Amino acid sequence: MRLSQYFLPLLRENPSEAQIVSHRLMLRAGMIRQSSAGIYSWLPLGFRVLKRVEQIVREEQDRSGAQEILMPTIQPAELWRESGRYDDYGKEMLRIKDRHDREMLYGPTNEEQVTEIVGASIKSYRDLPKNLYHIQWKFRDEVRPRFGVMRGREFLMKDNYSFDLDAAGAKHSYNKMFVAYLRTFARMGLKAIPMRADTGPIGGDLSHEFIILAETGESEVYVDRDFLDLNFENPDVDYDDEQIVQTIVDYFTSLYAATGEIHKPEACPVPPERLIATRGIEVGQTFYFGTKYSVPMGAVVAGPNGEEVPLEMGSYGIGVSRLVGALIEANHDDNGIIWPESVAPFRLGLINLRPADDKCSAAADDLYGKLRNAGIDVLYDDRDDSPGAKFAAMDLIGLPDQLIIGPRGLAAGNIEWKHRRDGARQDLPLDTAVGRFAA
Ligand code: 5CA
Repeated sequence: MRLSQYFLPLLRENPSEAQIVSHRLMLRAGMIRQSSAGIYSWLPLGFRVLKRVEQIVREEQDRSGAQEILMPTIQPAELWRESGRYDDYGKEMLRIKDRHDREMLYGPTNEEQVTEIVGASIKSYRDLPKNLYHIQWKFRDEVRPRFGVMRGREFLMKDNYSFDLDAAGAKHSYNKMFVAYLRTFARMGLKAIPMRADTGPIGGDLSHEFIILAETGESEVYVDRDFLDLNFENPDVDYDDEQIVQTIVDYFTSLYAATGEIHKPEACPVPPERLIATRGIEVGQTFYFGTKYSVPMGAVVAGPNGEEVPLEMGSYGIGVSRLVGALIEANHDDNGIIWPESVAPFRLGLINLRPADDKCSAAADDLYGKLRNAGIDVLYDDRDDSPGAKFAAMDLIGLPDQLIIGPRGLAAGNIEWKHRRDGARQDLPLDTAVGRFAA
């Protein structure tokens, strides 16, 4: 993509409404634009990152055996009356009436909707287990939307729902998601610590929040210092092997980590000198709630002896749009964002320092064409702007590597290669540049 043609509305000044660095940088880098409180449009650069995050989430869901569906954003109130949550949900739920005066709502989550689908479609224990997920916009009329996409009112969530015949099966489904979450976040270069958590309006008695430690996070957390030394790089696992999956869950639950809601100082097993009390960003949460929805909604299957068995369920959420903000909180410096390669909007930035110089432009155009032919995503700064402005813009948007073409290097057959994360620069022979970055 040529920057001269790209829709990238960068801001020079720090926007006054942004209190945390990720919000500030998302606005400055032209990734999002606020529509109303907690509701955003995603502009080209931001949307690319959102899609990449979504794709990693999708691949790890698929790998674990979950199947993708797409449920609507608008749901009938009736469904929520069946589960008893219509009144409980209170003001956070956006309630709407259609032209026939029927009560509808913009879904804050989908337990009811999916229980209806599976309950109506699955009749026998032989069709279990099942795990369905979707990646869909949610609306929660949060009291205090803030920090940009971190606490939005409209936000993109991956939510999935497991259905099993019995509690043992449901526990394995829970464990599989636990492992899938570890893999998902590790692929984005994040250390998301699973912490015992409160279940809130979703219900149930087993729940973990996956939390990235960050001073700007909204959650208060307590973590055993040794947790940070665990190896978060999870190898590919055989999800059908209950023992292996359980072993990984045991490894990550053997050390103390709890959110402020359930942490009790007097009952904490970790001595104060080993306990980190800090804040974090919740990027995902898992719940096991048994038959909380299947019983009131009549979602039953015929068991092995023909008896009616209510479905055992769990639900699992990942904040896809929140992750974009969380990734920036974990990856930035004074000059801007530093994208991990796995989620970067473009793999490379190419800067032509002197568009007025014919040789420079010919070499830059040629390299741009070759990089694109090699299947590399490049953002090419071909604008007529000062070198300083170009460097600042490229650093701000945080692509992992920059290739810089200027007349002096070119005379020696070289371009400059700058690695964004550590700022290291080196000369690279022009004719080796494509080979260096081709997969
Ligand atoms: N039904 C369950 C699991 S599918 C559920 O809704 N869980 S949740 O409430 O914990 O939300 C799942 C994830 O969505 C959270 O971990 C968080 O990362 C993200 N999330 C929740 N509320 C917001 C919000 N207001 N803005 C951005 N992301 C949010």
